[in-house]
Amino acid sequence: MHVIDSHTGGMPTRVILDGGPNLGLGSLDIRAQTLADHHQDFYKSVMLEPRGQAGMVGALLVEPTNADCVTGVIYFDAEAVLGMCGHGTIGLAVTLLHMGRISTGTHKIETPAGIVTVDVHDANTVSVTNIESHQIHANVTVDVPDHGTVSGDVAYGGNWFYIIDPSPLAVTTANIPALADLAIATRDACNARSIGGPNGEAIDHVILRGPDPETGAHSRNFVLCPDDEYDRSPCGTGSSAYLACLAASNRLNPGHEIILESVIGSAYQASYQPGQNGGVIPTLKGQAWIMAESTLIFDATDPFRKGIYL
Ligand code: PYC
Repeated sequence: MHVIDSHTGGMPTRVILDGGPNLGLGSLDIRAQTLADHHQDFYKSVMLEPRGQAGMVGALLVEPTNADCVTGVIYFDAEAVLGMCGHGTIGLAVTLLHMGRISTGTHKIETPAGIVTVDVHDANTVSVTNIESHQIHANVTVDVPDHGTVSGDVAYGGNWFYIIDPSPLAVTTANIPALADLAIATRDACNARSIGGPNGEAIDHVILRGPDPETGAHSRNFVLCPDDEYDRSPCGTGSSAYLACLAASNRLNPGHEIILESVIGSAYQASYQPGQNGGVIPTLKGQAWIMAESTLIFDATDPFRKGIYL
């Protein structure tokens, strides 16, 4: 299995070029469901240690259904198949450029959540224009066992988010373990109370936002991903969901650019245009770097060839 690894603002993406499961030629939504239902061994084996690394997101290249798209892609982490991934799309665009499969300029990419556009500015810098993103509910209060009551917005940006703004804990690297504990307990409390999307979609990511007094950025976030790891990047789908909340509460005008940071300080330039269905069309500009081109080997005698399940 040939892969190319990159990182976007510190968050790893592994693009799988060949050797993945055959998911057929249905819609990407259906192929993503097939991956989730029948190929857990595949995605865990490429994401989990010792072959993968904490937080890593996989990007399985598939045939697009739309001929205008340069590729189709299905994203996943060690725990779940994702609807979309912003940092992964920046990493994917940089990878396709590195491979000579695309040039700088504008290209479309098909994901299970819909078609997104990448503007590839140079070898490392990409703007992603995401699918229309929405705030679903504002100020939803949840009792979180052992943590007290929190209040947050439910929003969609290609994945499902519960966004706590402001975070009751400072969004600092020293607080990462405490932020993760609170975010995991909040996600579990939301899902136990069926707080999520309008069609029963579960919350798969939790965002805790705080100010960044040092750099003058709009805000800094801690994002919990389905594998219980935190996003080292500012999270493209999470930033999209947050832009939808800022727009819905009249805290940000269309076209106004802000800097959204991750808990480790990596940054996206973020803005939106109004969507056709009452939401926002977010654009996120960030940078990725290629780290490795590798062949993954799955030796039948390797007791950990499927990854380390704890
Ligand atoms: O950038 O959208 C994103 C993302 C989702 C999960 C990890 N990163």
